Amino acid sequence: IRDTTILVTGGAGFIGSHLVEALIPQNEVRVLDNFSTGDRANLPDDVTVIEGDVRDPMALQEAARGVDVIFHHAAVVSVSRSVDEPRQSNRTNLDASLLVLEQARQEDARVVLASSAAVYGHPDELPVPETASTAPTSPYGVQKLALDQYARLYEDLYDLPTVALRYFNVYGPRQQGPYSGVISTFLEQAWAGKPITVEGDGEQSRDFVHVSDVVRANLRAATTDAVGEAYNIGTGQRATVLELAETIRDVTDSSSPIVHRDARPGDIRHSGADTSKADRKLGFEARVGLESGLRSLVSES
Ligand code: UD2
Repeated sequence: IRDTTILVTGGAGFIGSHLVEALIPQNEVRVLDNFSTGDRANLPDDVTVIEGDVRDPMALQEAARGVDVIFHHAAVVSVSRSVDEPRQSNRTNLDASLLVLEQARQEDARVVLASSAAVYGHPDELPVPETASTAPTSPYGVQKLALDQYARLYEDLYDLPTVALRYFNVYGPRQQGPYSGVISTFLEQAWAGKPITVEGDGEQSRDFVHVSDVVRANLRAATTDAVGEAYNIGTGQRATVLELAETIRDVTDSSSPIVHRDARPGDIRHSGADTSKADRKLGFEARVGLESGLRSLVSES
């Protein structure tokens, strides 16, 4: 993608900022972010920043004026916060997404939206294909599912080119904070020499995908003809949380003990992407395996 005017909502956040970095050399890039969890330090100097809230129609209208593509990454990422405050997270994760789609309709802009593996809830097949049943176990998952369905509907009803990317467990540089995911938590613990806290028996598994692969998937989504579709974005490989803990001890040279805590209530036991649709229709395949992704993360930090 080049010579294109682009809006990245949530562009100062973890995934959004990596995407901005990839887009900036060849495009005109704008970021809309309220900096509630995003950080200005994540952004290159030559990006136009609109400090504002994606829930605010005026801010969104200004940010989206004249754009060709919107990458919608603004969200409340915390699953537990969505459980505590379902209406609050709905306003950001769903109501605002609908505003983004409406604004895209006005501008005739393509929209690439951040969906999630959380749409599947407890998957009834492994690896899980996009056609599997969807039964989210959190308000966050319900919001992502609704966004993902709206994306399809906007293509159907209004011919708006949309692509929903169902991210599995994304990790990489700049992921931080209390809700940031197990890899950044374990790395912090290993570096600090503190115990690595495995919740439950650690035999639960996830498909961990590096943010550089997620960026590549977004770039594919920006130009594909296969719109109005949702795609799993993962590696197709699963690792257990215990394997992850051991690999992290290994790559950080840490002697942190591995300790067990109570399992998370309602935790998904196994999650792994069937990546064949993304491969076939989007021409996307992940390149970074877990161990090499962790090694590069450690050497860059
Ligand atoms: C969910 C979604 C993911 C993304 C994310 C956003 C699924 C399968 N995944 O991630 O796609 O949308 O939400 O936040 O729905 N754990 C420990 N110790 C810790 C921290 C976590 O053992 O200190 C375990 C945790 O119990 C879970 C696993 O690690 O079994 C992954 O937890 P997570 O919070 O990193 O991500 P997850 O799968 O809830």
